Amino acid sequence: MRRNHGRDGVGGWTGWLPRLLDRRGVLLGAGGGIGALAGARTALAATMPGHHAGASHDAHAVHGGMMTVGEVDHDRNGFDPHKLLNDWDTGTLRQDPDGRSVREFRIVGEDKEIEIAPGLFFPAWTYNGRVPGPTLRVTEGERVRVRFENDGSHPHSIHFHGIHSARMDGVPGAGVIGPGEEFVYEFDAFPMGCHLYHCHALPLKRHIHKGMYGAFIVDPDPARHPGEEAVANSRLLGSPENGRFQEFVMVMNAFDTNFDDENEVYAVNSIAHAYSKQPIIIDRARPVRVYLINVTEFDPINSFHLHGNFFDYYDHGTTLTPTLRTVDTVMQCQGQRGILEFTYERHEPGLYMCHAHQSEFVELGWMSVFDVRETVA
Ligand SMILES: [Cu+2]
Repeated sequence: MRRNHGRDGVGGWTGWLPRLLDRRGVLLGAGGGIGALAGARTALAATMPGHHAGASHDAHAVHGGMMTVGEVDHDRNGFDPHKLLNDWDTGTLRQDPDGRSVREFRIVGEDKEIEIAPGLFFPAWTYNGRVPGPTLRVTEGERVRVRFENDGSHPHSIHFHGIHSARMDGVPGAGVIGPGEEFVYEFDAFPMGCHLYHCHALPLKRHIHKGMYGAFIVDPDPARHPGEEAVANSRLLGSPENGRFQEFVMVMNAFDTNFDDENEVYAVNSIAHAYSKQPIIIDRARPVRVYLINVTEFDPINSFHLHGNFFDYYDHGTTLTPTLRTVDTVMQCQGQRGILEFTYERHEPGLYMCHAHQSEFVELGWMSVFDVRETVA
């Protein structure tokens, strides 16, 4: 969304409203893919239709006519947004000749058309054929080695958010490679936290919005955090303490489907309304941890708002004590991220929304639902 760039010489609301309608026009014309957004179009001035519609378990009753019509073919895409939520890629642990253990990953860059809403296809540039790319998960202090093979049609790179040398930065002159080439990025995983990686080839905004980004999670090493071992353990994948948590990666992204430098579709993990059509199931007895990342191009910020509940927030995930306590909304600029922790332990079971608090983003796809259940099979 943009309000004041005034391409037509008209800034502010008077310029914004016609453009919003234009954008909906794009969606409505997309093979009927987001036909249901006609409902949103008439509800232009409304906030959230179906807001707090009681304890209904009928997702459609809750959301009214807000959702996309039809189904995305996840098999054809080669990735399922529900599996992406906790599909950790921990690589392969190897021993170097000098005895040092190294966590190795292989990532392939490739061009791929993906379906981001029913019948709406986007010519993406991907890591390993999916958007977002694989969720890389390592432990603080581990040596990380990522072999990147560029099978795409343009130069690409992997720029990691983390502590590393200039040679490993994945920027022009330091790891941007042409089609058919490969490059090995190597560094020690610091600091702990919820990070990301993305292509840093130029023009940057094009390479990012085309889909070249992913989550990079560095779990704390409890031995490095004396006095905070319990919290650190709860974040360490594979520990019994971590096993209590229901962990989800939520990458807030968007797509400019007609290449006018504005987004027509918003989502978490790429597929518009995926988690409202099929809510994310939560066992109410167990705590929830969300690794939230904003990679949305073209819009200054994105946000996350949780219904019926509040959460603690760890900005960048680089601390073991919350940087914000008891909030129900956070905003992130592009590249910003953090860890959310909350529980529905004392709630009655039901459908609890989470969504961007920019209502327009909601209507265009960034709406999700947690289905909090008494018992989860
Ligand atoms: Cu690129």
